[in-house]
Amino acid sequence: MDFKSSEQAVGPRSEDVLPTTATAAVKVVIVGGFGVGKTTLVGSVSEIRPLTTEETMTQAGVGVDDTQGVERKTSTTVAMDFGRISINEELVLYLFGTPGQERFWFLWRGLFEGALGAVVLVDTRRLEVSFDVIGRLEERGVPFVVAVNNFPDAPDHPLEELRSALDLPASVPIVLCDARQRGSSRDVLMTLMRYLQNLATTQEAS
Ligand SMILES: Nc1nc2c(ncn2[C@@H]2O[C@H](COP(=O)(O)OP(=O)(O)OP(=O)(O)O)[C@@H](O)[C@H]2O)c(=O)[nH]1
Ligand SMILES: [Mg+2]
Repeated sequence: MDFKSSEQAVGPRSEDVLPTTATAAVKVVIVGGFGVGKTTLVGSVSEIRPLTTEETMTQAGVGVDDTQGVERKTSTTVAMDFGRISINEELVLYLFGTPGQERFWFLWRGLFEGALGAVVLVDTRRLEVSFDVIGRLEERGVPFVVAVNNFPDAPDHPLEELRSALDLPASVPIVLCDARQRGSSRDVLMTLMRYLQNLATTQEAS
């Protein structure tokens, strides 16, 4: 009998172990409408193998979910995505991706608990799905940045035009990204971290 292969599989991978230097952990949620790339972003940036709850899309969604622009999409998040990224030796972010399909939005309440901030992912082909999401964050008082995910056939609007279409205050950062690229997804998270830091400094000063 060959025990070697099973022995090798035992224990966490070195990249899964939390660095001993980590002193602060922050919860960040990744939100956005259906199929905007939330699972893709968590997967591209996470240093641990991301946990996802993807399920095959079924007939139940026909006529309910707007699949325009993402016709080739075959699976959807039903509970959440989970990933982790170390920003530096001390600071670790825990990422929680929400489900995009409206019928799973009741799960949002729990996912937002204890979150320091959020990233709203936006697909310019379907801006309207972002209105509700942004409204919900504003209601809950969760600070957020907006990341415009770069789909190839998406109309190319200047960011300031998108800001006014989304009715965002001038203070809310809005950036372009490609959720499939690790560096780009990481930049989005860094934008959020800088924004949260500025907010904290301004609040302290007032
Ligand atoms: N071209 C391009 N395609 C992308 C990008 N991000 C995601 N996709 C594709 O878009 C589809 C949807 O991505 P997901 O990450 O599943 O989107 P989601 O927001 O998690 O979707 P739900 O959980 O169903 O709401 C997938 O087929 C991705 O491969 C991107 O930046 N560019
Ligand atoms: Mg998803």
